This record gives sequence, structure tokens and C-alpha cells, in this order.
Amino acid sequence: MHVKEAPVRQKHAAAIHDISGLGRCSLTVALPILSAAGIQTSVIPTAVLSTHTGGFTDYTYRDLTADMKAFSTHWRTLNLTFDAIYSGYLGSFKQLEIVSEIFSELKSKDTLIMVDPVMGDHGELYSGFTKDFAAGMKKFCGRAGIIVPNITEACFMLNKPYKEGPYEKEYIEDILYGLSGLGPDNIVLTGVFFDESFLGAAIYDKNNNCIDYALDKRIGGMFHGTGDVFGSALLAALLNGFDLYRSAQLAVKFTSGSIERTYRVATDPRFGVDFERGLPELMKELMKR
Ligand code: PXL
Repeated sequence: MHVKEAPVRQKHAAAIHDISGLGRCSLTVALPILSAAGIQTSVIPTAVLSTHTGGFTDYTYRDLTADMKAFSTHWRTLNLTFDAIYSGYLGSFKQLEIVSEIFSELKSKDTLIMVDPVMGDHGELYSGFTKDFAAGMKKFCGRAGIIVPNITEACFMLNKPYKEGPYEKEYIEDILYGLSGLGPDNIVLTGVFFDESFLGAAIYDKNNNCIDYALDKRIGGMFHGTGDVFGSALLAALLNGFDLYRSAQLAVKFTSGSIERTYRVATDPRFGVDFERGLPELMKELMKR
């Protein structure tokens, strides 16, 4: 007689980001990556834009702040458990406050809260963000189990001078310790490089007091949406049971591959990176677990 294996419970994530119609960031990146990784992904959209705000002018922006809380209030009646809640681009203090409430409403004992404190890059804040907002985001990061800032975002939250790379280990590790002081158990800092050839993430696991680096071939230049590609792939790997370091390695490889495909065909960097054609390879890696 054929005995069926007990079905493995499917993981369920909630993604709280805006949806920028064009430009491959936020939900148009998080949804396909998490879904392809076998994770049921429910979304709370924070705003709907025609494009993201990086380098485009005249984009449309419909704010959904007033609708967000109603999603979680409704979902609470449905007796759900979330394995992860993943927040990204949040555009106001009000949204920080609401998403904090949503975390409290939707999380259970084992829910991983992942916060990407999207605010800027290359030493500059994105349009519409202020230093005050960075202070609000710093506090908000205290609600997370894992945060995935880039160096610009980390420096604004820690009130630390931003430096251009290549970096010294001491500078990076000082940032990691500073960020861990905000509360999260795990820090994955992106945009780290020690020479011109390799770039990736610094990983700090506070409970094991362990710092590690996941680096891959570096292609210089500015590529939009890579933070969202990285964060989504990282969460996809974590929810598929990979440890923090291996998850960061897979996410770095997936992101650098996406950048390389984009670089080769020299598309307008505002249109984001070709992560789509890297999905089969990422899935193959995730299946090895
Ligand atoms: O990738 C981050 C992001 C998300 N959403 C919007 C953005 C940006 C970065 O510029 O503008 C609307």
C-alpha cells in the first residue's frame, strides 16, 4: 500500500509595501519572489503609484494610509497565523504607527517580523524623507526580529557619517553593533564591499554574537529596487528553512545575478533589475534544503 507523506504546512507571509506599477520594486518584486518560493503571500498595500519615486517625475501617488488598518482588522477575524510579516517602503509617521499596530494585531509567538527601513541610498535620503523620519524609523526597527538596511539607511538611523566604499571592517562592524542596539536579533546590512571586486551583505546574529559576510561579484553603478529583490529573496530562503548566513548568501547571489543580466543589456536603471530570469535558479537552490 502506498502511504502518503503528511503534507507539510505551507508558510504564510504578509507583505506591507506600496505597489509601484512600473519600475520593479516593493510589491511587484516581493510578491513574485515569495510566491515562486512556495510561500503564500498576502499583501497590505500602503500606496499605489504609477512608478517608484527614484528618478521619475510626474508619477501618480494614491495614498492608502486610511485603508491599511481595516485589512488587519478584517484578517484578525479569520483566525490566521503568519510565519512572517515583511514591511518595506513606508511614507509617513502615520504609516509607521499603523504598521506597528498591524504587527501587534497579526503576529503570534513564532512570527518573524522583517523590517526593511527603506529611506535612501548612496548617502542620500529618497525624495520626501527627512532626518526626523529616520529617527521614527529607528524606533520602528525596535519592533523587528530582523532588519535589512543599506549603509545609507543605517547611517541616518544611527546619526553616523556616511562613507563611500570600499569600507573598513571596523566601520561596518560598528554599524552592525549600533543597529543591534535598536532591538532586532538579526541584522543584515546591504551594500557592503571591502574591495572593488566583491559586494554583498554583512550579517550579525546577536544571540550567537557572530558577524559574517556574504559577497559576490560587484558591478559598479546604481540599480534600482535591488534592496527589495534582496529582502524578498532573503525572506524566501529563511521561510524555506535556511539559516541566516546561507539565506543571505542565496539572496546576494540572486541579487548580483539580477544586476548582471540588467547590466549586460544596459536598460534604463530606473526600470529595476531583471530578477525574473533568475527565479528558476533561485528555486533550484531553495529545493536543495
Ligand atoms: O525600492 C524602494 C522603493 C519602494 N517604493 C517606492 C520607492 C522606492 C524607492 O525609491 O520610491 C515608491
